[in-house]
Amino acid sequence: MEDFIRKLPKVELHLHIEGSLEPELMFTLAERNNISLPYASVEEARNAYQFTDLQSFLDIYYQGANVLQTKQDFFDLTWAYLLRCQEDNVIHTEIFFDPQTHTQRGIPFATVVAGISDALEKAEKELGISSLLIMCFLRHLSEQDAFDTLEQAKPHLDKIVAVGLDSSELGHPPEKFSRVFSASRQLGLRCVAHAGEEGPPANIRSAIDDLHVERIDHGVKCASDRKLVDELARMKMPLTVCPLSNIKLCVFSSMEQHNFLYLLKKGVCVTINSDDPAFFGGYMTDNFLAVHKALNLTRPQLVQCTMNAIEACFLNQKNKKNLL
Ligand code: ES4
Ligand code: ZN
Repeated sequence: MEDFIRKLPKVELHLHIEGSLEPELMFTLAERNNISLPYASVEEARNAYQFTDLQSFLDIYYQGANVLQTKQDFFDLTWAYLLRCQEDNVIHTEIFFDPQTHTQRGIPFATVVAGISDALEKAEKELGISSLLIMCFLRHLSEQDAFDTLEQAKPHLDKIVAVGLDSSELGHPPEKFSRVFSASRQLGLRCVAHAGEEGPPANIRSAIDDLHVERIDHGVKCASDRKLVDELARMKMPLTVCPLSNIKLCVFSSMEQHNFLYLLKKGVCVTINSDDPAFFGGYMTDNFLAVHKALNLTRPQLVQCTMNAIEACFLNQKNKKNLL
C-alpha cells in the first residue's frame, strides 16, 4: 500500500511557497544575504517548529521569509519544492505566494513573481510538472493594503490565475475582503480563500457567499454544521484539506481524530495537500501516508482524492484531460 501511495499521481492545490523553505535553505540564504537568524543551527530551527495554534506558527513563518531577498532566492526556493514534487509524483501544483510578506520589506513584487515563475517554467519543460500561481492577500492587513497589492499585480496578471486569502483567520472574516475580491474577479482572476481552518462554519459561508470562491482552503470546521456539509457536497465545493498541518496546528488532537474520511464519505470534494511542508513535517506523499495510516483509506478512496483535485484545479478542460 505504501508503494501504491508513493506512485499515485498527485495534484497539489494548497501549498504556500514560503512554507516550503527548509531550514537548510534558510541558513544558506541567510548567509548569502547577510541576515542573522534567531537559531544557531538547522536542528535548533527544527526544534523551534512546535506550534499550539495558527498564530504561533505564523509568527515563525513570517520570520523565516525574511531571508528571501533576490530573484535567485525565490527561484531556488521554488525549484527545491518542485524537485520534491517530482519525488512525490506530483503532476500538477497550484502554488500560493504572499506578496505582502515581501513588499512590506521592500522587495519588489516583480522580483518575487519573476523568481517563482522562472522556476515554474523550468519545471514544466524539464520535469513535466504543470503549475499555476495564486496570489494571497494577508487577512490581518487592511482592505486598502490588499487593494494596493492588487494594483501592483496588474503588470503580472498573465502569470497569476487566482487570488487567495490567508494568515490569521480569527478576527479577520472573509467579508472584510468582499470588495477586493470583486475587483480581482473583474480583472479575470479566480478566487479561493482559507476558511474554517480555525474559524467557524460562518467563515466558510462568507467565503462562498461574499467572496464567491471556487474552492475553500482547509474548510474542516464545516463538520460542526451538518447542513453546511450537505450543501458543500451538493454544490461540489472543493476543500483543500491539509492533514499534517491540521495536526501540527492542533486543529485535531491526532490524525485518528481527523474528519477527512467523514467528509469524503459524505460526498464532499475533499483533496489532500501539504500547506507548509517545511514546517509541518511532510510533503504530499507524507500527507497521503499519514491519512491512510490513521483512517485506513481504501485504494479507490485514495484515487478519488487525486480525481477530486483534478476536478478542482484551475486548468482548462483540455489540460485537465491531459493529466489523466
Ligand atoms: C498558512 Cl496553515 C496557514 N493558514 C493560514 N495562513 C497561512 N499562511 C501560510 N500558512
Ligand atoms: Zn494554507
